[in-house]
Amino acid sequence: MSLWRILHPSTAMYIFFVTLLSIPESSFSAAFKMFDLDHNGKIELEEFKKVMTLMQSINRQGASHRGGLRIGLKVSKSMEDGGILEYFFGKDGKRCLQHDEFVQFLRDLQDEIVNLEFAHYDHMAKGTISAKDFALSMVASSDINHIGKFLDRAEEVDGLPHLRDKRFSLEEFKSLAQLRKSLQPLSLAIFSYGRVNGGLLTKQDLQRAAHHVCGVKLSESMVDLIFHVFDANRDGRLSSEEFLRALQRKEGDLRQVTTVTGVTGLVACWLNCSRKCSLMHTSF
Ligand SMILES: [Ca+2]
Ligand SMILES: [Ca+2]
Repeated sequence: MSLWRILHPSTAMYIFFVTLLSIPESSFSAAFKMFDLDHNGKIELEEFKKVMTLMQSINRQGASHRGGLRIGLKVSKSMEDGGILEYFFGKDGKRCLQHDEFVQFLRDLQDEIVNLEFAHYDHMAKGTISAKDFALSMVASSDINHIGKFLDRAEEVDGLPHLRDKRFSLEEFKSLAQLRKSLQPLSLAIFSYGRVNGGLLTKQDLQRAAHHVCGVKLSESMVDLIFHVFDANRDGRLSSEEFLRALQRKEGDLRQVTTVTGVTGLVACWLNCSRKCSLMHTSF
């Protein structure tokens, strides 16, 4: 049974999970330290509850600051009604959460979300998705400020002879998620290519960078699809702006997601703080 089903999150828990999902893999250990309030190397039930409750209260404040506008996500339900506490701390709440267990949980959670996203597009349960659906999934994880143009491009895919009949597997779907997770090192690698190629990325450059930096093999069809949707000026290259718009999820101005962004901002702040603290103590 999937992790998602076991936990069966309520809306409030969902917000909490979205926050956990926004933590990059490189900061998993920092996140653990953030929960481990007494720094004894394990997370106790009470510590976990405190952090969850804090996130919940930040959400409530965020909602009232918007002048009573109804947001899409309700956060009034108790945070404690998900299965997550029992999952981690046992029925009696006496178990503790060790570092590796917590990190593995975050990994599983991120993996599980990618599976769920794929299943969403694979509505006939064929194990593969169409090129157009793959393009739409890419748009869903891109910079929402340009979504109109990207959606138009995705719509065109069914008319492209070299792409329209292609099917894409879960593995290919995951490889793109992997690129998003490694965006920072990938961008760095690409900026250094940029010095050579005037900052413009060819399809081969992208394949090479993905392979070297993330260990991900992008098929020709995948790269064609990425370029079709995100090469805005159709010069056959991706500028750094075009590249970032493709792989960096940006929420824009949507009211439904600002509450999530707020919590994400809080976590980012914590992570920054815990990084600074760890630098100060150099024991991280
Ligand atoms: Ca502790
Ligand atoms: Ca271009």
